[in-house]
Amino acid sequence: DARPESTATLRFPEGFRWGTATAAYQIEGAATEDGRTPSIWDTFSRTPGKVRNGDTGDIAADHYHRMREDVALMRELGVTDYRFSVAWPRVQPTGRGPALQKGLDFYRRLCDELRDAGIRPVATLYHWDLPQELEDAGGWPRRETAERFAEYAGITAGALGDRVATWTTLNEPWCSAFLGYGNGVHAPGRTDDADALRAAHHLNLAHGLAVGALRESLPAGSEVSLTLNLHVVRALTESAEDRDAARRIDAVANRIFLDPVFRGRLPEDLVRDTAGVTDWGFVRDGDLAAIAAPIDSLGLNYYSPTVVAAGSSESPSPWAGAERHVRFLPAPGPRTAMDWPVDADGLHELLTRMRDELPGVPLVITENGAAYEDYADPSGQVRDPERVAYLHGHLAAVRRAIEDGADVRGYFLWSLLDNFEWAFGYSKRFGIVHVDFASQRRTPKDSARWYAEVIARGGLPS
Ligand code: PNW
Repeated sequence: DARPESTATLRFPEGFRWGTATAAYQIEGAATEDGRTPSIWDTFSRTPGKVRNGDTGDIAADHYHRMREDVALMRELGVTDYRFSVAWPRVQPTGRGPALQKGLDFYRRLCDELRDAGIRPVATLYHWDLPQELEDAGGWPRRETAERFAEYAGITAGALGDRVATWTTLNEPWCSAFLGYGNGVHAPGRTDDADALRAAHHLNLAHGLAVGALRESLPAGSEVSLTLNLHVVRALTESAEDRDAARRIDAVANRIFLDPVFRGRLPEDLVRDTAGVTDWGFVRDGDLAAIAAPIDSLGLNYYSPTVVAAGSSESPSPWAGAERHVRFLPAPGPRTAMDWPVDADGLHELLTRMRDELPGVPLVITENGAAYEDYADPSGQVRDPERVAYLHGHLAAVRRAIEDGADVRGYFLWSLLDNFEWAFGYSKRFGIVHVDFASQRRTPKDSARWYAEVIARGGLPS
């Protein structure tokens, strides 16, 4: 070891997984190749006014054609794991029926390339690209979509189960339900609170049914997981009114997923709060038991906390009516290019809450990172000092949570590459590798070199 002994390291546990994360629609491009059909994000991004600058994922980072180069970049970084998503419309273009071999082949080649690089594949089955045909038939508010998802999960696991180590059913069902059907900022862009709540339930059901299908298709020892973007909700003051505002948001953002998945029940306060929106009659006998199928770990995506007080805010909102009782406040302190507050303590808070509420459930940070402007200096190096500071602070918070007893097994940095940032298009860059979208040239940023160093040391320079 050539490193000077005086350089102290805040070490992470032996076997800690160090990864990067991406999602199919955000990087692949090749939107019409090899039989892929439109997803709701193709339709949405082609609808004027929905995505900044009219950007689409038609080409994105062209990863579909540059997969080998991108895996080589990860090999250079030294990551142990790679989290990617499978595009449902590549595998099952209409959302129904037999699999399309060419679509599966791409992910087979990706897994083989990862294996040769010594990187463990972590596959997400749904990162927001619902086949448009299933949306036309009703989308996530409709029960059949959950059944179709379970079928797709079984088919995909049957084809890739020997290659993929960890399967994640859904990425951030909160975004799918409440940004997709509540405030309409994400695809399919619908705005109806009852539909958003129906979507949330059917996403939970999709998860539960898919866990069953995965267990049937996968070899023993495969890990099955779910990724949530739980909200770290802080009440502005300790007043009963402000605490009640925080309780409402906790119910409709967090416990709406946690309680069904881990306790097989709906939060009573959520059902009460939303009585004017729906009677939850779409929840059938047996649904909650199916949703509570045991999983092997919980994936958590964390970016920043939310501060609330009693009051009211605008509609349409992603809060299913809670906005009539809740005011959202800007958290103090520095912001990223998304205007999201930088608050690493929130990550510690989230992990210790899960330690207390879900004992025995291994935790994985499946996304954390930040969008910032980056600067090429005259030598061509891409400098992103704020991202390095953000990552350092958040990894230090993860380590603190581990010391405090949270069972955190790994960390996936969002994102490997600059990519299509949903409603913001290409205007926001989350990558530790810069992508020039005109030439598709990849240039690792300072943060990439910093992350490689962290992985090599097994921890943070103190
Ligand atoms: C997550 N919000 O998205 C996604 O999993 C990624 O695909 C995405 O690129 C990343 O975080 C950065 O945005 C979110 O408005 C998008 O609360 C929006 C929200 C949360 C998460």
